[in-house]
Formats: sequence, structure tokens, C-alpha cells
Amino acid sequence: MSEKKTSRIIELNEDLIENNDRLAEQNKQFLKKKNVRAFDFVGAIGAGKTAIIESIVERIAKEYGILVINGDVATRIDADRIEKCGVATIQINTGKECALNSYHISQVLKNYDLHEVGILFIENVGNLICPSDFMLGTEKRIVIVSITEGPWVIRKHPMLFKYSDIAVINKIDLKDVMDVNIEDMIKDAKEINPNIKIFITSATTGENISKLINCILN
Ligand SMILES: Nc1nc2c(ncn2[C@@H]2O[C@H](COP(=O)(O)OP(=O)(O)OP(=O)(O)O)[C@@H](O)[C@H]2O)c(=O)[nH]1
Ligand SMILES: [Mg+2]
Repeated sequence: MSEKKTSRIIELNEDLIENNDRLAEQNKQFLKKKNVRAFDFVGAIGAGKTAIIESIVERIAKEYGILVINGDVATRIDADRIEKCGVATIQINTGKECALNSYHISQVLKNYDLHEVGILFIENVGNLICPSDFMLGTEKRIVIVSITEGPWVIRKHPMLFKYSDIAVINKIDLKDVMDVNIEDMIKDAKEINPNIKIFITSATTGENISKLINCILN
């Protein structure tokens, strides 16, 4: 590829990310004005993002007005699951795109009546790579992996850990059948991001979900 063509590709990528960042900042300011606290969950396919959000929502839905946005390439399976917990949901289907971006969120903020919403949870499309470039304008980002993804999953996907505030290592109830050293996974996350808070959870048994909620909300 010629030098000229290569540099044009880099410019396009930078424009895309810059535009996304600008809109993410606008989302953040808008949410602040509306007194809505927003948190986004990223992580691999099947790591337990929806299951963790379900566990959280079940515990706090009586206290807060909650809206959950679920991102998926197709279907509204996740939104239907969350809706059973008695909170409002919006499913965004991205079609061919592997992550939500700040434009998707801005469209919801523009069109949804946030009057009764105090907390917004956003579940991104299952992917450990694409969401790292696209911040959404939330207060905190939570990255979720599970021990069934193998011992190297964190080390192999450093960017999401670098740009998240909280890391969740989920499916701890399966530790006896998995050959995974959880201490090593924690060490990997801390090496990438020394400030990241880490929780070892099971969405199935509820282990450490209350501690995770405290960390997210405080
Ligand atoms: N044993 C066990 N299973 C879990 C746990 N968390 C989630 N699962 C199961 O793992 C599967 C995937 O969970 P989801 O919550 O759908 O995962 P997700 O990250 O939302 O998946 P996508 O939205 O498709 O990317 C489901 O069958 C869950 O019941 C856990 O802590 N322990
Ligand atoms: Mg899900």
C-alpha cells in the first residue's frame, strides 16, 4: 500500500475516534444535567454481562429508577431477560457493528423520557476488542471476563482493562472444573491497570455481587 493511502486510513480512524469522544463528552454532560448516573459493561461473548446486570438490578430496583440499554448484533433476548427484573429496557441491534458507540447512546438520550431514571446501565455488544476505542460518556466502565475464557484472557486483551474502572472475573462457581489460576488473572489486570478495582463474582450464586454494587455506586 502506498504511503499516502496508509496515512489516509490513519486519519479516518482518528476522525472516527475523535468524533466519538466528542459525542461521549456531550452524553456525559447531558446525563449530569438530568441527574442520571450511567455505567457501561463490556466483555466477551457469554462472559455474564447480562447475568451480572440481572443480579445487580434484582438487588437495587426498589431503590432506584433504572433504565438498561442492551447492545447486541441481533435479537432482543437480553432486553427481554432484564425486563423480567421489572425495569425499563431498550435493545439496540448494531447489525454489522461489533460495539456500541456514543452516537447510539446519544440517540437514546434524545428520544427517551429520563424523568424517572436515576441509573442507566449499558451492556455493550459481546466483544473484548472493539469497545476499547469507543467510550460512551458513562461515569464508570466495568469489564467482565469469566474463568471459562481461559487463564490468558486478560493478558491477551489489555486495552479494555486499561480503560476500565472495575474488572469482574465471573463464573467463580466453576473454579473446581477449570484449570485457571485466579490470582494470576488478578495480577494480569493490575499490571495493565494498577488503579483497576477487581471483583471475583458468580452471577449464578450471587457471590460478591453486593460488594460489586457498592463499588459501582460509591
Ligand atoms: N456457572 C455460571 N454461569 C454463568 C454465570 N454468569 C453467567 N452464566 C451463564 O453464562 C451464559 C452467558 O451469560 P450471559 O449473561 O448471557 O452473558 P453475556 O456476557 O451477556 O453474553 P452476550 O450478551 O451474548 O455477549 C448463560 O448461560 C448464563 O447463565 C456465572 O457466574 N456462573
Ligand atoms: Mg448479554
